[in-house]
Amino acid sequence: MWLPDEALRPLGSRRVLVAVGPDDGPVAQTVVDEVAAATSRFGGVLVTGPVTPEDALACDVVLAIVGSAGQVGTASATQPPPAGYLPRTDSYVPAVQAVVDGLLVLGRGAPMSPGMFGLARHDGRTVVVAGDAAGLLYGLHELVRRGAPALTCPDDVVWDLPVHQVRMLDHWDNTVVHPVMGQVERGYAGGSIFWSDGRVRDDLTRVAQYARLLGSVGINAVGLNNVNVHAAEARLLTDHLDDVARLADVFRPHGIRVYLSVSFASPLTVGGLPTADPLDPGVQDWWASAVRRVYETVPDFGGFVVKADSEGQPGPFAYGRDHADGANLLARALAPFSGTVFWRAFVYDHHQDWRDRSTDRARAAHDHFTPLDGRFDDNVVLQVKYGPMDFQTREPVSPVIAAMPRTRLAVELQVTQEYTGQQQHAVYLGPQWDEILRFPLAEDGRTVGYLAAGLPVGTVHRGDDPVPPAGGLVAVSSVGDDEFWTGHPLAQANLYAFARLAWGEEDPDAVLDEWIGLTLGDDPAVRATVHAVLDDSWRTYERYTAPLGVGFMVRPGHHYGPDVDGYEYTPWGTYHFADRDGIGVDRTRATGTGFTGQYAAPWRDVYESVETCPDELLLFFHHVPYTHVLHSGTTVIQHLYDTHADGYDEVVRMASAWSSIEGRVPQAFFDRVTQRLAEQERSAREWRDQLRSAFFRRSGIADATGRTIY
Ligand code: GCV
Repeated sequence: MWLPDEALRPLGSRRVLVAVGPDDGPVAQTVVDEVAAATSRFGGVLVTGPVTPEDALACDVVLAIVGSAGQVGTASATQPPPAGYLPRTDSYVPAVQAVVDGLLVLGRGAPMSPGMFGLARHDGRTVVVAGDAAGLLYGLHELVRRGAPALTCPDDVVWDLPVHQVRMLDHWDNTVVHPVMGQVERGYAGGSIFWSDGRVRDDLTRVAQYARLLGSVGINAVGLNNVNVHAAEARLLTDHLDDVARLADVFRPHGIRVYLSVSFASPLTVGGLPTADPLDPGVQDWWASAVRRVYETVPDFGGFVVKADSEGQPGPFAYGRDHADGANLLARALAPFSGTVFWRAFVYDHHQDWRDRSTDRARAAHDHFTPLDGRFDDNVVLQVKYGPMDFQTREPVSPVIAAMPRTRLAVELQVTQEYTGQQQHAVYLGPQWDEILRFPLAEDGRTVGYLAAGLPVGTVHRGDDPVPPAGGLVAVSSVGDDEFWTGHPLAQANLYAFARLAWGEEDPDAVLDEWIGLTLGDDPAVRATVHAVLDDSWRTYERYTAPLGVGFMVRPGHHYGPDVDGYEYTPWGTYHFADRDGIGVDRTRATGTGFTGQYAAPWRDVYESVETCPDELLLFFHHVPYTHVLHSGTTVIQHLYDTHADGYDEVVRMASAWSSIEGRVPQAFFDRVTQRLAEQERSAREWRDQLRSAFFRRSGIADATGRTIY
């Protein structure tokens, strides 16, 4: 993973002052410990504790919590940044002059928001200032990412702060091995790093390493258990809080709060009450006292993640209540302790009759939740999957995201590669997430990233914006007890990229470049090769699997490998309706399910018409003949033939590129990637041949290129 010891060499070989002032909390201690470890390893010096300005001036690097220290100088900002508005990476020279010359203190009045830091180079000294310990930790790691140049470059200053206030990874870990789903649901990297035989592991060394890695890239929230809460896990809330506390203790020093997934039926199943009705006073009392006990054990507990009335999980519908009633029940129990409920919008009928062409699963979240806009308490965040279906390789952005202006919102991504190659295939998801976050939801140009952050992407407007407080960005984690953490070593890049995009970085290629450097070093051949393998890998995967926005042509249950009709006659609502004449789902208002009507302008019209619908989503919104001509100029069937053949050829090229760097990366890393690329090639060939053959047999139309069809 990223952050090998070597990454800290430039810092560790310097004289470094860490001035945390009166902050004796665990995060500040982590900064001190990181610098202490680095300086002792690489021959530098750590200076800490109360120091004079002279002490500070004798250092090459100064890391300071501003406004709490005092010991390193008394200068105040000559001109604090204008309240509420700061460009993210612009210089603010007067303040930095004060910081460096004075030495250091920006002034208590300066608006240093949580996690924010300034990184300045002035008069031969590198200075990191932050308003809180988390900001100092993030500034330290920005310094590490920049490496030696940050310690030698000309004068410069950068201000940075997280765009998303909550940057969360949800683990779908079961405490015991589930008979069907295994220990980690949709986990492709071995067992849970947290749990073993129903309890927290005795040895939490690996969790500590994980927490350090996450803290270094700004993750500040972790869900500890699967959103499908089975009987054993439901008791974490009541019987095993000591286990939760042990994990919280490991995450806390890295600025990360822990959350539990809870079962809505807990008052019944765990508490022995006759009901879990959210309006029942006994149920409300039960939750209030359960939550009180949690906070007695874990005072900085983050809150709950809830999957209710979804895929068999219990919820408020059983009592004739709606999801605002359900979410507010938990929110009110958490409110006295400043806890938050992340309430998932993934609610649909998974017992649909496939014969029923009028019901459309894509509509479900919008139908259920938009009537509730404005009814959720302030400490409820509605957690919405990025697409209306379910983490497919290609989906339109969910219309729910634009449709609930009075609700706090978090967008949910999937780092674990359920439908994107299961960490057998090299698929870098940064470009997919980038497209999602940049998607302009409506005519006012607001993007998904904007709404999830409460901020325009790339700016730091904190003024008079009417958007409710930010919900954050959430993703399902991909980590397990595998030697390489993520099964496929290159899948580590996705974990890294999620964190960096959640922080606010905007260029997935640059983020990938960072990950390569931090993980595999500076060898230009390695860098170029990993880029050659990963840069376009999401689109490559799309080419050989899911054509033009059709999803779910996967094997039912485990979701790996091709199966054109695997989900076609099932209750899951996941159909493509391919027959001998055409393919796709008519979701138009004119003749289909009306799903296009859930979008704001311009998308409701863009998607409604085959003329304007983007090619890559055509079959998500329209049922068309195989001979329909795409904007690209080719027919639907020829596109399918071409992309599946070309996608496979690209995988062959990826494998060949990788083979060229044997000996330049650690052998075990090289071997694992090589082995996974071989499986990717086998699987892509299977996808190619099954889909090309299946659609030739259905349509009877020949591949114009004459390539083999079986
Ligand atoms: C945790 C999909 C997955 C399920 C997952 C569900 C969800 O349906 O296949 O394994 O359940 O999404 O996000 O809740």
